[in-house]
This record gives sequence, C-alpha cells and structure tokens, in this order.
Amino acid sequence: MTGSLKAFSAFAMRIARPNERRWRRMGRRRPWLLPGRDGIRSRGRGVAAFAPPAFPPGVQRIFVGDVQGCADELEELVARARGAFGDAFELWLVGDLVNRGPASLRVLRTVRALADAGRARVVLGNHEVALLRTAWGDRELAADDTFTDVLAASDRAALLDWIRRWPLAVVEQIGGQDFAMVHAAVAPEWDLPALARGARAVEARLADSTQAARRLLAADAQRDEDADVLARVTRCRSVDARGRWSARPPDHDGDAWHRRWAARGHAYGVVYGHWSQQGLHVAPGLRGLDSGCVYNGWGHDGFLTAWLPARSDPAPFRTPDHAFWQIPARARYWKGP
Ligand SMILES: [Mn+2]
Repeated sequence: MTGSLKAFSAFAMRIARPNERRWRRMGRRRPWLLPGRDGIRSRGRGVAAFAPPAFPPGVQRIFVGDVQGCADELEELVARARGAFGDAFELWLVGDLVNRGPASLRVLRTVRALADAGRARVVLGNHEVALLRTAWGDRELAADDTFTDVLAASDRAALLDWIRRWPLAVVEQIGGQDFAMVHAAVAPEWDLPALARGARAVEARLADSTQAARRLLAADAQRDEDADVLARVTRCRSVDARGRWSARPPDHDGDAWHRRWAARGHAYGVVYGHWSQQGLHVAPGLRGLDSGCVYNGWGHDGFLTAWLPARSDPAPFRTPDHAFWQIPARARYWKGP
C-alpha cells in the first residue's frame, strides 16, 4: 500500500471531528486530490470547474450524490442544469436525499416534482430506510436525525408511500454501456441480472403494503435473504477475503467493496454514493458521488457532486473523466453525533 493510500485508510477509520482538529492543529487542509491506483479520489476543494461540452441533442442525465437535506445546494444544481440544458435534463439520484441536513422535506418535494414529470430517478438509501422505520414507529428518532420536517409534513403519508416504492437499484444504459445505480454497493460476484433479481424481490415486498415493508425492514438479515440484499445495497462499504460484507470502512484498501467488485472484471459500471469519508471516487467502471455536502467543515470542505456523462459516449466510465459539477456547501450543517 502506498503512503497516501495508507494515510487515506487511516483517515477513513476515524471519525471526522478529531481528524478535523488534527488537521487544523497541523495548520493545513487536507489535500483535495489523492491519487489512487485506479483513478482519483478527490476531497476538499473539489475537481476543476467543468465547462459543459457540446452535449449531443436530447436529454442530459445528471447523476447526483447524497443530498441529505441540503436543499439550497440541490436547488443551485437544478438552476445550473436549467441554465445549461433548459428542461432537457434528468436527475438520477443515488439516494439519501434526507437526514443530517437542514431541509429534507424541501429536497423530497423538489425531487418529487421532477419525478412526477418523469425527470428524476432515485434509489433507496439507508437514511430513507431510517425515515420509513421511524415514521412507522419501528425505530426511535436519533439525536442527529433531522427529518422531523418530513414527519410533520401535511403530505407525509404521500411522501412515505412514494419513498416505499423507490427502486433499490436502477439497471440501465448510457451510450450503450450497461450500468447500475445503487446507494452504497453491489456484491462483487453479482452480474446485472443477479443484482436486478435481488433488487426486484426487495422492491416487491416494500411496495406490497406498509405492513409487508415493515416486516422486511424489521427482518434479520442472517435469516432473510431480501433483508440482506437491502442492507448490503444501502449500507455496504467493505467486503473481506471470505466474502463477508460490512458497513464499516475497510481495514485494508483491498477490502473496499469496489476493489473486490473490480477484481471480477465486470463489464458494467456502477454509480453509487454513501461513502462521504472516501469522497468522490473516479475509477474504471465506478463513479462514487458522495462528497459529503452535509458534512462540510468536518475535516474537509463539503460539496454536492453531480456527474454529467455525455449521452452518446461509448465509454462513459473510462478515466480520466472531468464531467463533474460540484456545488460547494453553503454552511456547516451537521452538528455531530
Ligand atoms: Mn448512506
């Protein structure tokens, strides 16, 4: 393991606050670009400003990292998209629209308006699962949960019913390239049909009824395969040599879920989020878009990251890739655990 990767792994294992203090004590900010073996990981100041290339006519897909209630930044992104593409764009969001940030309800309403117009697709994240379970009385509100605006909303029931029907995974194509969009991870051994099969089984139970959804979300992942798939796709960060997955950051770089996935040589790409401590992850076949907008100031600057692959690009997951927009966080939102 190279020095910078070792430093990165050590960083990833720490909680942000002591780390931030440490960096401040050292009188410098974290470098914003850490080279990886397979691409770039960027933290801090974000990637270079991206001037939209001459996109071919048609609808531009804009993949969006974890919003987590950062409604101002999402609205800035949408305004920028309108300026660049008029109404000819779609938002594809990797989940975790809610929680930790200041305005979960506004984010949901913004995305729902676009989704109702057929212009947004979103997959289920672990914070949506937490929101549903809390709303149904199956989970206590945690001290750092901020989705009480959704729980108190006049359209709460409609929003919860809508979220319950979000897909766990979207399997699609860009420019003829197969890819999946998930919140956190796919299993290293899954091909796209296996992912789709697992996701559809979960989605069917969530969509069936509130009671069926409650049973699935309360199920033991050791005994219920659908519950295991749901937890893995929305929470996994590492997979060990024996194939056991964990939500924890990996102890060794090689245990990152995407390292084990990449070692399989899959032909499909994966767009994902959920891992703000890793930051923007650009590697062959992989676009990890969670750059910690809501954790702005916790050891790094936060951004809402969007990826705008050209529609007809025959190899949209190649590297290097500069097709990103990053909206800087406007405040320090999260007050800590
Ligand atoms: Mn997440």
